[in-house]
Amino acid sequence: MELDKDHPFVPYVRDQYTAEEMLERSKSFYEWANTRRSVRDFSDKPVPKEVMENLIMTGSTAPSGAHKQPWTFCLISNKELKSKLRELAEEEERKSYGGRMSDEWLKDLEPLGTDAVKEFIDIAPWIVIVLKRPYEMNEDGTKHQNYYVNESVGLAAGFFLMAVHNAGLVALTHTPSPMNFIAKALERPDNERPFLLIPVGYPAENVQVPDLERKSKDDVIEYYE
Ligand code: IYR
Repeated sequence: MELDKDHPFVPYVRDQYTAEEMLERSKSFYEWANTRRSVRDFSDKPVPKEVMENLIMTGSTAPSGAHKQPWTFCLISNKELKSKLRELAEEEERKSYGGRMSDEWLKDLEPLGTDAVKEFIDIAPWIVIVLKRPYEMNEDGTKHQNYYVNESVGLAAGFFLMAVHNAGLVALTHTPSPMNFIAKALERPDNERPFLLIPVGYPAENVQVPDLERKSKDDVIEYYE
């Protein structure tokens, strides 16, 4: 690779594992990841702000188009704001469940037991709003486009969810739709668009989750050897 003095490279050294260690690590990590579940019932037990900052900064380690990191995470614990977001989310969701979603879609949601009531927005100690940034504003007022924005922000959200799981906490990837009300309520600038609303906290006592199965290896992998 051509070295360029304006864009220095630094050495990067990874820990390496034996084949056995790698097998063991990949297996135990998969088994641990497979214990993650989306949870809709939260406890109001507080979670320290510094923990949340670490989880978000883990999300922000995700790869992104041209390393632009085209995301903003709003970290909300303010009760009045949460309650306003709940009210606005439920308003949209009542429209969605009451006619905007197709019968087929509603049928697909039946196993999850979802409805337009979004109590978790009030109850979870933290609401994280992940926003995508399709462009940045230059100082002269012109726009600078970001790249692969949905892919990048999706990855950041995935990394964040794994960090939540690692901390022993739970989350829900909630998508009240349309989401413009969130940008308005949070007074976000024009170059930020809400992507996901993620409550984070401890699960409610005796929480239950739908009895779902994940796709098998044969369902998700096509081999070309
Ligand atoms: N956004 C609605 C509906 C919903 C849609 C899908 I796709 C889900 O996997 C779950 C819910 C809601 O959050 O209730």
